[in-house]
Amino acid sequence: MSGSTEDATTVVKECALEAGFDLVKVTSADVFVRDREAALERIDTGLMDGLPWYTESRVLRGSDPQQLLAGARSVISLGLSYFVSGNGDPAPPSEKSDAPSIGTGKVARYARGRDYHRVMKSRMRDYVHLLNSRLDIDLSARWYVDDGPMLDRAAAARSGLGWFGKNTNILTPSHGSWIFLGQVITGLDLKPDPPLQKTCGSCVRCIDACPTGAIVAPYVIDNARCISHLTIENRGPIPLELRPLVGDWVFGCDICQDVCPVNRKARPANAPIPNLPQRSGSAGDEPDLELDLVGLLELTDETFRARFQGSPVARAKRVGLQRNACVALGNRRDVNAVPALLHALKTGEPLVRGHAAWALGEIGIGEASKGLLSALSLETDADVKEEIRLAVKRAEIGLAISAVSIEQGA
Ligand code: B12
Ligand code: SF4
Ligand code: SF4
Repeated sequence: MSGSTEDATTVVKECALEAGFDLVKVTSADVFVRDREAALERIDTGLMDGLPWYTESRVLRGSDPQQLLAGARSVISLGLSYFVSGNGDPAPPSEKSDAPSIGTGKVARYARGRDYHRVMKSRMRDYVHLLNSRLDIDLSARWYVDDGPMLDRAAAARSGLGWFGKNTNILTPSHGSWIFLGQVITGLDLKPDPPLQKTCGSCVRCIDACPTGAIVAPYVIDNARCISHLTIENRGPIPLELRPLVGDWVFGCDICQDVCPVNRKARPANAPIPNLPQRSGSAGDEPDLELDLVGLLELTDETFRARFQGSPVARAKRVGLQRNACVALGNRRDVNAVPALLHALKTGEPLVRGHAAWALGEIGIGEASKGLLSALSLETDADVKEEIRLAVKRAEIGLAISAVSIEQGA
C-alpha cells in the first residue's frame, strides 16, 4: 500500500465527517458475491414480492460497482444518523396539539424530518466537491443512497461500517441501526477497512417482537409481511389477516429496532437532518412524530401536498396514508371515530372505502353497523362490497359475543 493511498484515505475520511456524515469506511470495488446470491435467492423464493422494481437485473448491476462506474477502484461507505434527541419517542398527549384528538398513528423515526434522499444527496455532492479541492483532482465518482441499485447494506457490512443484525439492519457500535447508508464509488485507490468481527450472538429479540412474523429467519425479511412495506410501498389493500397486527403504525415501523439492545447506546446525529419548515396543518417547525388519524382522513390532494411536501411520508401517497389511518382507527376500536369512518366509506377512493368498512366492522356497534348496512346497498365496487360484507359479518359476530357476555354477566 503506497503512502499516497494512505494519505488519500485519510483525506477521504476527514472530508466525510466535515461534510456532515457520522460514519465513513472504505471497501474495495469487488463484486458483492454473498449479497448478490442472497438477494437473487430472496427474489426467487418470493420474499421480495410486492416490490416489482426489485429485479434480478437490478441486483446484478447493484452488486457490481464496475457496472455502475467504469474503472471503479474503491467504495466509500457513508452513514448518516437520524437519531435525534427529542425526536425519539412520541410526545406526551398534552404536547401534541391543541385540538381534541381521537387518536394518532406512529411514523417511523427515519421519516420524521426532511426527506433524507435530498439531504444525503446534497451532502454527498458537497463531499465530492470537497474531495476534489483537497486532493486537487477531478474525481471520477458516482454516489448512491437508497433509491439507487447499489446494495447499501452490503457495502456497509464489507467496509466495517457496521454488521448485519438479525433484523437485516446494519448495526453500528456508535449509532446503533438509526443510520441511513450511502456510497460514493470512485476510481481512487484507497485502503480498504476490514469487516467488523461482531455478531448478534444468541439475541433474538427482534424476531420475537416483530408483530407480523416478517423476520422469517435470522437475516431474512419477508417483504410482503413487513409493516414498513405494507404502509409505505404497498399500493393495494393490506391483507385482512395482517391488519390487526399493524397496530397504530401509519408510516413505516420501528419495532425490530426499538427492541434492539445495540440501539440503547446509540449516539445522536452530529449534524441532524433538519425538520420541515412550517406547513399548513402541522404543528409548526416540528418533526412528524405522530399523525392525527381523523385529520389524515380529511386530507384532500391539495392539503396532502401542502402538509407532506419534502417529507418522506409523501411516498405513501394520500390514498395509502388514508388506508393506513383506517387500519389504525379500526385497531383502536374507538366509537368516536365512527362519523369520520362513515364519511370515508361514502366519499373515499375504493381502497379507502374498503379499509374504512374494515375499521367499522372492528368497532362493530351501533352507528358503525347501521352505516355498514346502508353502504352495502349503495356500493358499486365489487371489492369494496366484499369488504363491507365481511365487515358486517364480523360486526354481527362481535355483537353476538357481547350479548352472550352480558347475559352471562347478568
Ligand atoms: C427494499 C428495501 C426495503 C424493503 C425490504 C427490506 C429488506 N430486508 O430487504 C422494506 C420496504 C420492507 C424495507 C423496510 C425498511 N427499510 Co429499507 N430498503 C430497501 C432497499 C431499497 C433495498 C434492500 C435490499 O436490497 N434488500 C434485499 C435483501 C436480500 O437484503 P437484506 O434484507 O439486507 O439481506 C442481506 C442479509 O440477509 C445478508 N446475508 C445473507 N446471508 C447472510 C448470512 C449472515 C450470517 C449475515 C450476517 C448476513 C447475511 O445478505 C443480504 C443482502 O445483502 C434499501 C436501499 C438499498 N438500495 O440498498 C433500503 C434500506 C435497507 N432500508 C432502510 C431502512 C431504514 C428501512 C426501515 C428501517 C424503514 C422503517 N423504519 O420502516 C425498514 C426496516 C425493515 C427491516 N427489518 O429490514 C435502510 C437501512 C439502514 C440500515 N441501518 O440498515 C436502507 C439501507 C436505506 C438507506 N440507504 O439507508 N426496506
Ligand atoms: S419493520 Fe416492523 S414489521 Fe418489519 S421486520 Fe421490523 S418489526 Fe417486523
Ligand atoms: S435485537 Fe438482537 S438479534 Fe435483533 S438485531 Fe438487535 S442484537 Fe441482533
